[in-house]
Amino acid sequence: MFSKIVIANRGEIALRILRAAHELGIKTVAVYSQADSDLMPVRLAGESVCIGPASPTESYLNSPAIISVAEVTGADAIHPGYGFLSENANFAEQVERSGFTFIGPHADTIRLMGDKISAIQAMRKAGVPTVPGSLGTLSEDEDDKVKSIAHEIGYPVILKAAAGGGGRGMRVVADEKSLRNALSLTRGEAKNAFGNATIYMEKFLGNPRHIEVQVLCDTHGNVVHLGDRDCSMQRRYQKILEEAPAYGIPSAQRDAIAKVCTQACHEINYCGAGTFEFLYQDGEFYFIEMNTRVQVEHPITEMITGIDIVGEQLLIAGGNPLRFSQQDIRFKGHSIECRINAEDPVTFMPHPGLVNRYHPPGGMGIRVDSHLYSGYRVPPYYDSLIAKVISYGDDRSMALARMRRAFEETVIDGIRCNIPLHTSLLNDEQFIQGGNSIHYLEDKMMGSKK
Ligand code: MV4
Repeated sequence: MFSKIVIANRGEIALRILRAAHELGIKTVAVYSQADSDLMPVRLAGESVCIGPASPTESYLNSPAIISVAEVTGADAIHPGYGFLSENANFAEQVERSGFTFIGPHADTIRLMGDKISAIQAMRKAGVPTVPGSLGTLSEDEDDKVKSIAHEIGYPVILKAAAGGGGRGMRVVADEKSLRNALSLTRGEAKNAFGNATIYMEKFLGNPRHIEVQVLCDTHGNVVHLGDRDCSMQRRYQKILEEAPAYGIPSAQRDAIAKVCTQACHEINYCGAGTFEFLYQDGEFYFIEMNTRVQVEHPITEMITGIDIVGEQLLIAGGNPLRFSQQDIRFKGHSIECRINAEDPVTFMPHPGLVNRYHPPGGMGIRVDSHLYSGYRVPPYYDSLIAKVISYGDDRSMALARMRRAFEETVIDGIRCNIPLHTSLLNDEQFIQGGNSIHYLEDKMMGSKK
């Protein structure tokens, strides 16, 4: 097992990784930007090293600087967290070539999943259900062939950039007469945004839920799933609230899709923590992407399984076999995560600044993953996520009641945040019913003219 790791991230996830490492007796090195010298994980880490200016490209995306820190501090491994370098195959490769362990899947796996076309192909081959679609690249010189594929799939279709993901580089095409123009626009945008004009096509699903399956795989060929999560409550591709398990899925279907994911992991020799993303519509699952990192919403899965996913990432990367098999894993209760963002609750504009007073909620069934403290200044340069409030209860209704109660006692003074949005959602009749689609939150906000 390693004795020291570099945490190549910031904010709540850097603290989450630090906590898991310290519990396992692993020393920590925090890297931080000039804007982050007062960051909680910087204070708590065994060592901390400033790696550059506030700008992410010069700090948290600065791979040579981060690898140098591993060298000078004598660390064994690097944990990338989420965002930043976490799904950068070249970084994973550089880390390994420099003699350190990248805490995540092999670089080739990251690359396979980073190209959404190869990811879908690998999953189809492994028996994972995918969206009816082009089954590959839409070649630039074959627009007539593309037209016939679209006709076969049936409109509306959606064009997606192979190098995209998470909602970037997509375009819905309503009918044949808009196809040619949409192809050239989407290719141009893809080339511009990702330096890669490759696009593919899928049937557009009009009203799906976003359901994902968490897996853990060690380097010895052991694979388990940790069940599913519903991440449908989102605004502009940013998840706002997630829950586990996904509400109202028949248990045989839930087990079946999770089992398919574990089979796929065996097939592609997956290693580490990973997430299969599905759209779920009219009672069917359709794979869209795989995430090769730890996700923001991993705590809700930890709550219903009792498994420390970040701790397991460290153990797996250290070469340890999983200490449990699928039969050992019991799913119990229901968990909800509310993402607290430093943003104006009405305009959604980022609202960084000084947190005068901070009083997090607590008590039975409430967990808070946050790097905040009274007197902390939220810098303007990074993601606006400042806290995750996670509730747990025997069932969904108890998890909801505890979350409502948690916000009654929460104090975050000095900056604006989206707690009013959460309170409104937690009291919304149709949300309380459960099982709403990815459009529900935006539609509800439109209704209140937000
Ligand atoms: C889709 C879709 C409908 N049909 N694909 C957006 C994020 C990216 N991960 C995939 N996305 C979508 N792909 C087909 N064939 C609708 C979306 C989508 C979405 C998906 C998940 C969560 C939120 C979303 C919001 C808008 C659109």
